[in-house]
Amino acid sequence: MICLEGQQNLTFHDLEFKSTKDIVTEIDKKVEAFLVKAILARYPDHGVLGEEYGAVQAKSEFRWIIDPIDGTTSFVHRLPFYSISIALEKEGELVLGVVYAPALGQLFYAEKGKGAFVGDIPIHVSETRELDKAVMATGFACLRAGLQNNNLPIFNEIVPKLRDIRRFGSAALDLCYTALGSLDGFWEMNLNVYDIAAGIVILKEAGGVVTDFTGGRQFPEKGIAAANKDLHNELIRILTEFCASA
Ligand code: 2AM
Ligand code: CA
Repeated sequence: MICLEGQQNLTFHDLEFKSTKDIVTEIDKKVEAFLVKAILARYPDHGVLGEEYGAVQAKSEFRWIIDPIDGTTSFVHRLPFYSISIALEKEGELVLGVVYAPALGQLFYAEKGKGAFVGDIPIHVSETRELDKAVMATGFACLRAGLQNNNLPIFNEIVPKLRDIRRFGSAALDLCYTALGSLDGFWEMNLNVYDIAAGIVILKEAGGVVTDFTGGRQFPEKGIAAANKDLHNELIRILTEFCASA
């Protein structure tokens, strides 16, 4: 409700610029404050990491990782491709993920070992095996951050090999659509943990594979690539070749 009404009533004056291209709205902050308050009311000893207000330190083994609006640019431009992303970590391991897209009416969630769902329907990654049958998504967080080493040459390398590409602007949703099998894969660089934490649990529980660009576990620091097992192998093959020759 905060997002749906907030998006309708948004004006230019409600925008705050974290940097030239990085926008935040009062709604991002309102949603995060609402969620942190609700979580700490129920679990007062838990830790929290949120995109807008940072960390609430705690000694607890549990830490909630929140992105109040993932896809703020879509949100500000009155597009429906934004989401609220909430993950729970236990002793450093992601065990729960919830991604809600209010404007699309879609609620994705997964608990480690218990499968992934949209609403009450179980979801699974696609069975597409070949790149030329695959539709994937990517994003350009690297460009907003002004990085020289960015996704453009990788994009040029991968896109001609695919059937098609989509760019929704919310990494959390990209991971969920890959989990749902609507997308066959996703890769991006320069993301933060709160962009992907919940989506990772959902993707893995839907049978997907997620790694960094080298096939290792250092995501999002070394990029993130997610897909079903076969297409993930294909993606990593291209990305490692590309990174070796770049
Ligand atoms: P945001 O909307 O919460 O900022 C789109 O490419 C994805 O990248 C979104 O998940 C977006 O999250 C994130 N993103 C965009 N620019 C970014 C930047 N400069 N640094 C980190 N993440 C970014
Ligand atoms: Ca985000």
